[in-house]
Amino acid sequence: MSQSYPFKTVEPKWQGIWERNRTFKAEFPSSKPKYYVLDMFPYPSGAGLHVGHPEGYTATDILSRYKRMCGFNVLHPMGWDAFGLPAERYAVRTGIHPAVTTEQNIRTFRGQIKRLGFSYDWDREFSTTDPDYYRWTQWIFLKLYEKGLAYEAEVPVNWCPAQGTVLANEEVQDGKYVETGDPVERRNMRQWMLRITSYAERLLSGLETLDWPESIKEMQRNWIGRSEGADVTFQIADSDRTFTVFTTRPDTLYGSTYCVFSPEHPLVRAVTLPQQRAAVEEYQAAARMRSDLERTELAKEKSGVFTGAYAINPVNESRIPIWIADYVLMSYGSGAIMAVPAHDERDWEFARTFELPIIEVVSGGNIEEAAYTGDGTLVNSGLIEGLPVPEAKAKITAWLEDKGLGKAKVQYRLRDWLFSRQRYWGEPFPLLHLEDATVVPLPEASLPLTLPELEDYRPTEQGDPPLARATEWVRTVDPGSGKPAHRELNTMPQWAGSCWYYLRFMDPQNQKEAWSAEAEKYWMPVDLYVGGAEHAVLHLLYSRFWHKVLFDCGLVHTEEPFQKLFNQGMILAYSYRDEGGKYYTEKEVEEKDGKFFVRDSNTPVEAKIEKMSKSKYNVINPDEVIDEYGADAMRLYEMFMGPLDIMKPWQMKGVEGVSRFLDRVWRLGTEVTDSALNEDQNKLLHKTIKAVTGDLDSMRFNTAIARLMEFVNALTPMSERPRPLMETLILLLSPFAPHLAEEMWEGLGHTETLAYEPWPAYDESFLKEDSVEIVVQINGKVRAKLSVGVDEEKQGIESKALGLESVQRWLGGSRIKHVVVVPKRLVNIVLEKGA
Ligand code: ANZ
Repeated sequence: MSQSYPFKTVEPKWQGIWERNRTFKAEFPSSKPKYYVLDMFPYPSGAGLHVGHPEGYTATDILSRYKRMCGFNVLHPMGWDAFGLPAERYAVRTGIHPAVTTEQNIRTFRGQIKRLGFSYDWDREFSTTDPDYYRWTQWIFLKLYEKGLAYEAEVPVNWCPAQGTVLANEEVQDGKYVETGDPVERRNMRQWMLRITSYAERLLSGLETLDWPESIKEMQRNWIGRSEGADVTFQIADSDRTFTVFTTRPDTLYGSTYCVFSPEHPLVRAVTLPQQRAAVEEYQAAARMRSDLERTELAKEKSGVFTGAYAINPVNESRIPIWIADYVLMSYGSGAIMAVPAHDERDWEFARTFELPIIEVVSGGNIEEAAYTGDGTLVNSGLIEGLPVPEAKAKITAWLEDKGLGKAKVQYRLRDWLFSRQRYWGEPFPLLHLEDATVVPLPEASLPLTLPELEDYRPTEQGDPPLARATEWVRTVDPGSGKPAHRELNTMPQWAGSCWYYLRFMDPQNQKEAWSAEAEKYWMPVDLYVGGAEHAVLHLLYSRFWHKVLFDCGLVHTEEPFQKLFNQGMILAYSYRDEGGKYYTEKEVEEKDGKFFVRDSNTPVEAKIEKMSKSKYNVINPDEVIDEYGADAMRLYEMFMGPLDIMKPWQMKGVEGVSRFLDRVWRLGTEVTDSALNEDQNKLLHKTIKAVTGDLDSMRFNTAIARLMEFVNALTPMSERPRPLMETLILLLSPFAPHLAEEMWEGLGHTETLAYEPWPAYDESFLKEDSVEIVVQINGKVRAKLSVGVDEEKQGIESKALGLESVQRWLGGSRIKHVVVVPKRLVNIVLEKGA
């Protein structure tokens, strides 16, 4: 047998065997229990796979293999999330159709993923851009439409003329698109919206049933942003107009010294006095350039303009000025607020800037110095004077309701989902517009509505979607009425295809339905979903929303799609930079006495752990790692780097280390004896099985590998190795390093794949330790260690501890007050004071 693991021949051999035999095909129907383990499927970008992808994929693959061996019928699929802007931008630059580049990129990704030996059921692969798939995306859209959850509205959007499309709030900073620096403006546009806000309460309460990281749940809670408070109606002075504000602090009404309208508030024009008009309009124009996110930053300097109008505070009839300011957003509440500078930080800053009165109404702070937002007793507050905050809230709300001046209200930060894009490379909407402006859904039987071929995909500055150029496709007739009609020109956003792909994986070849009821009943929910934390809100919230709608349609039987979620930590890398700022690759530098230099020179470089990026020359290409060390080493290293959920830097030395470990396993060879195990060997065997099994169940892959390394250390010096030891080693290692394991399994005379071998079981009776080590303390300080039998009585332990020579030395004749014995843990000898 060769000295090192010959991965170059072994790995392709087993990948071929698995593929030919469809080893990892998920069965359906099946009498076995199911386990559905899902990866967040990738966007097949032109850059190919990076080492971050295989991190999560390796973890799910290990679990898939482990669960199969535990007797589960495992669904472990892979596919492609392939609609989206990058492919379209590339098409605009090169003139190559997005369908062609998508196809090429998928081929690259598939090849790279297959080289890692992942046990996907490839018969279930699809791309969101397949008409056979998006046919059903369109079908689900029709369900949303039928339920009144999809509607058209004129809404304010971040419009980027240069990119020719709307942008999300998160993509805009200082009035510019963060990626390109192109200017962005606010404008109203007719868009398709999805009524996700109708599901706000269920999206919130459903979180309680999920086994997800608390941080992600918290991000979703914040995103949904539930606030309890009241709507309060204010009269505009000397006019019969009124307006409403939403407040979470109706108890502070007596402290409201001014009101603020958002610059986009519909009443601004009507209330502004002529002499204020120019200033107000200028302010409105400036606000249009800012995103909501920027406008509401706490630290931002407060700006605003007085409209000249006054409002009447309903509780005390005082006249308070109406301002406009951009820290009030049109998209939240009613777009107007009652400002209470004594008890709201932003209002306090604003009042200080513009010298507006600050009246304390809740005691407990020092409003000269800062807004007081804590609890306390109401002061200067008429009706609610002297009450604690919660009671004051209840009383004033009841009073307002009674007078018809307000009512209790639950407000969500969540907005309806802007669901249309002015782009080419997305799913067409299955909708027709008739000449009288009515909208007609396409009949289900006519789906898919395929994307037309287009020569020119460029977006336009005016916002007309590129699909307008497909004139033949656009003009059509309504099959129901025979009337002339034109198609919807917008396409669906990137997120549509990923909202439900996990359902299609259950039944991907079904031509009659999106999925069969039987398959859904068996496979759902997803037992484990692994992916990056960057999807905390958008994808993970959108898909939960669609799933709940499908649940309400009776199309799925669980309220939630993903029972357990796990986020892998980002993989970072070392970057090396000299004083002049020039970067070097890892190969170009060398280490001398813990310092780094450009190889064969005295030029020092600074080593820093950073995000991988092309410009820093620190991107790790998985293909190169596989070429040099093999897939099993790559997989093992990805897991051995550290706990799955933390950030950690890639280090080639570490890959070398695990590859040497695999060589050591390989050198153990497949010569085994049929001799029985001695007691030590039995103990070693069962201890290892138990530890590795426990680590797998709790996804502690790095420690599982460490146990296997210890096991190999113990096996190496043995002059002969009994079969059960070697077979168990191979089976335990197989989820991590499946190619090497299959090859050695075959070497032991097996003719079938080990993928369905029963997972080794451990026997507790071998694990009983007959002695334990306990510590001996004197006055609480550890002074010695002692080995005692597990069943040793307290008295015996005490006398052994006192008999220790080292303990005697520490005592040095001092008087003992008493001795505490905690079996299996410790002995504490307590001395008389002053002794
Ligand atoms: C008076 C008040 C007094 C407020 C006080 C707070 C503290 P959350 O928790 O986010 O729901 N507000 C309401 N609509 C707004 C808008 N469109 N843009 C900016 N701010 C808005 O916050 C609700 C509070 O944010 C509301 O309660 C309102 O200020 C402000 F001592 O009303 B409050």
